[in-house]
Amino acid sequence: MTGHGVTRAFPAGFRWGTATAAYQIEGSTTADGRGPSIWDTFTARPGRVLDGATGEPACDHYRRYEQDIGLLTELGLPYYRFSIAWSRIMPDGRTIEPRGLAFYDHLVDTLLERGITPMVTLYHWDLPQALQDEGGWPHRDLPVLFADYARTVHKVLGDRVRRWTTINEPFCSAFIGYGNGDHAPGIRDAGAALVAAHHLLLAHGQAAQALRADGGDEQEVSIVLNFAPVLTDVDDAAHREAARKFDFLHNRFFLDPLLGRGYPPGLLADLAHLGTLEPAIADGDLEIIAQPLDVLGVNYYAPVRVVPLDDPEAVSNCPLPGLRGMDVRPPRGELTSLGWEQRPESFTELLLWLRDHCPGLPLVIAENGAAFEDEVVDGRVHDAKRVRYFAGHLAAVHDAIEGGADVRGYLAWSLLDNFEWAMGYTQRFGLVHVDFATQERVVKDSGRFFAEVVARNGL
Ligand code: GBH
Repeated sequence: MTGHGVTRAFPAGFRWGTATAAYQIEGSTTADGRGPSIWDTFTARPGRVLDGATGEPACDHYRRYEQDIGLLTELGLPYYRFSIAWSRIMPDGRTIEPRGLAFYDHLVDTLLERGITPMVTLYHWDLPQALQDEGGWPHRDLPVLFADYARTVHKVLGDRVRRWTTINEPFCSAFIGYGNGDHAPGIRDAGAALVAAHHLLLAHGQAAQALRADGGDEQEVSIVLNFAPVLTDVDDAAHREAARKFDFLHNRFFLDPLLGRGYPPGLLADLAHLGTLEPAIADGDLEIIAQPLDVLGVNYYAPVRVVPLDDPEAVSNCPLPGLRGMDVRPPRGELTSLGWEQRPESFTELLLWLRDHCPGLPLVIAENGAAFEDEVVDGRVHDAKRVRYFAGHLAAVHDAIEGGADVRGYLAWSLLDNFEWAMGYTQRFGLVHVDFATQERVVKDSGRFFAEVVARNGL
């Protein structure tokens, strides 16, 4: 389809939409029997989240979901990726709460009535606190419990929802939640973080088996990974080794086992001094993790720059578990309000690398977007920087498609300004502005820009 003025057309049937996550938008954290999640506990601890912000009221989406779906209709966005709060479905991690299921049941029906295709993420970081009390993701029981939860949700929604993502960004849950402690549950234990990562991958595999067993071949099963393409200034052996260490820990730790290749041997060697990962890998685990993926969800925000240290044993300034002999360098150019570098070329390079690294695996961009400071002026938000970010990154995706990357869709992060985790409400990623005091929504210029791209199926 080449509409008027389109110079870069996307493939026919390209999936356009936006993404959100339950804890970031829903609010109503005690409604209808919902149990506490690790984010309720974490946000209640002084000093963990900026300004003492919590998941209340967020975007009050639990009560305003019809209005928010109305925004999708208004902007003409045909796909919508949202996550389900495990602690609404199972307040204690095990016992079913029908009122929680009913909310998502209505949400799905409302989307379908408007012709919007739901894409469900089962886990976007909000573990039921009761399961953290039993040890959380470093505990070996978690994958089985997660598969039970997946089966429960699928039983209710599986007749209408075809597109399933098991886990969003296991890197973040494991390494930020249990490694550097900046996210819930706020634990700083590198060894535990590695075991958590393995269990998250195992949970994905067991949930994928459960979804397929119950849903047959019609289910599309995916996982969403966050990728950090690695840059160095110099192309010599020491810099390449620094880049390899970061890439293995951040990217291939999660990708390679999913592809049936196990953990890269170099990664196991890099982490041997912590002594926790290999003992956690039981017979058969790697086969379970390697369930065939129908698509891979790719989240891209920014690249990372690294430099080798003279002492290969020196602890890194980047607090990823076990990382040694290299430092992360400051980002360059005009940064987003989170201080992230804007480099669309890295997005293209990543997608072309995936084309080669996992041939035959379709990709969906499950998140991409940027935080900037926005202002409502006369009922408008002129967020020119975000428009430029999206224009540049959509062009980057298009370049990758022309280069042979099998990208099937693009979901902007995010529909709404929302609770940005440890940064509270200070960082805005929305296509739609939210005034958290009044809950008023205002479509930003970037929202209109994205709607035009979607309408034309091109830039
Ligand atoms: C996504 O994660 C989340 O899925 C989404 O919920 C969130 O709102 C959105 O991004 C915006 O933040 O630890 O060295 O890799 C993004 C993953 C992880 C990217 C932390 C930046 C910081 C540097 N982010 N990472 S490092």
